[in-house]
Amino acid sequence: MSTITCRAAVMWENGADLVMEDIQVEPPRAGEVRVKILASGVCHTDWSEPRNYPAGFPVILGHEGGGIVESVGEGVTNVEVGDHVIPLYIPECRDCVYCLSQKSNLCGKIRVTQGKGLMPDGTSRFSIEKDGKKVPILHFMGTSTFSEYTVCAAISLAKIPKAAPLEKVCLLGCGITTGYGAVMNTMKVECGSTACVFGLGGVGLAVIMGLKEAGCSKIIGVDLNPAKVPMATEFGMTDFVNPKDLPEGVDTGAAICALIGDYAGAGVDYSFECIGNVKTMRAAFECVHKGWGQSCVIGVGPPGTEISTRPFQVVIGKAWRGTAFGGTRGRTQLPKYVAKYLDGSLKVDEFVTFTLPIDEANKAFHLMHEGKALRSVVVHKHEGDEEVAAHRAAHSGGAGGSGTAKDNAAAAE
Ligand code: NAD
Ligand code: DAO
Ligand code: ZN
Repeated sequence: MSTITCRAAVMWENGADLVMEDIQVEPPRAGEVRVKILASGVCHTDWSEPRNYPAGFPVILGHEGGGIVESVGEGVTNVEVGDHVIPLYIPECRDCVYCLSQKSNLCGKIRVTQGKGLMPDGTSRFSIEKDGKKVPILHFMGTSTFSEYTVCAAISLAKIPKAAPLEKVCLLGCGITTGYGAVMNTMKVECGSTACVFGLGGVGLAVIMGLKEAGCSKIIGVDLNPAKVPMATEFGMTDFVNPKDLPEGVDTGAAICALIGDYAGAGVDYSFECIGNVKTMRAAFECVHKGWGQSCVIGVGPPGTEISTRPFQVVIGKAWRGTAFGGTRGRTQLPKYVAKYLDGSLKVDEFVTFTLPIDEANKAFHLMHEGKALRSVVVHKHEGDEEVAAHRAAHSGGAGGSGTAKDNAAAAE
């Protein structure tokens, strides 16, 4: 195994645009795997997290990737060369106190080094030649999928069926799995429940997909943007509340509770906050049913912010919960989610609004901020690579050539 030179989108300093560079990727060490990444979804966290990224710069972002194992380090047994994989920003070691508890997916095995942008042995596999010197580049979230090749801990890879198009199922590496998993794993929503979803972006739609599958009797969506309504309705939303359109004196919570019943304490059985705003977190919490309602925080609030409510809201039996990656144990559950996608029972293609070459990763961020993209997928070129060409030929004649992505983009205009 030798060092590979390949293309990657690099963030050189805090908040700067990404720059395409030729970088070096060292071979995997013990317990590590080098992965050829074909595509990566572009998520909010790729934008927000590197603002003041504590680990430093330069860094290679990206955490919603799909790829093929290129080489494995000593002692790796869970994947082999040629396997198709989704990198996991929450690993699954099956050995730490969290994994063994079966109560949480927050595997702690490599948390400290991952937070520092390093591999578990405390070093980086990425570097770049600048002025004749080798400059190390940091990893991000243990995944760094904005590089043609990345190195991950073996416990951070979910092996998935080869029949799935990597340019689509890469999205199961974060947003879709988070929303769907929040319903199925974290909240375990029962058939016949009522629910409310704040924020109808990619995560919110994935929540709605889960709520519909769970058999909810009412699924209320809340968003400031009416353009989100048609797709949310297609996914299973039954009622919509736009806070901007409410009559004077009626707040969002009151409007939601009124859709459930005209009695004291009426509210939804479950609510989900998929925005990342502490005000909507409070509204989502307070609109759940007295006595048993539960609210799940999914959105990541800005650093330094706090949530609040009157303590009596808790005294009367409302519960505040939260979820990371939808409570999903990646290595165990992602292969099953991909199988559900393949048998048509889990939507993924519908989330892809734009497919762009990796060189246009900055444009993908702009589309995200303009509210035009549920998800953009950026695709690595891998010029002359027959394995990649064969995979793309088997799926819609090439990355970005699928009718679904184009149709979704047209619908988003
Ligand atoms: P998105 O921007 O695509 O969607 C957010 C939606 O909220 C948009 O439709 C927007 O119009 C709406 N919105 C914004 N402000 C609003 C307000 N005040 N009231 C009502 N609607 C409002 O974002 P996304 O990709 O769906 O992600 C949602 C959140 O989930 C983000 O905070 C993201 O960081 C977080 N997230 C968390 C996890 C996790 O593991 N917990 C994983 C992935 C994403
Ligand atoms: O174990 O303490 C821990 C942290 C695990 C990582 C949780 C990440 C949750 C949210 C990330 C936002 C979307 C990618
Ligand atoms: Zn673990």
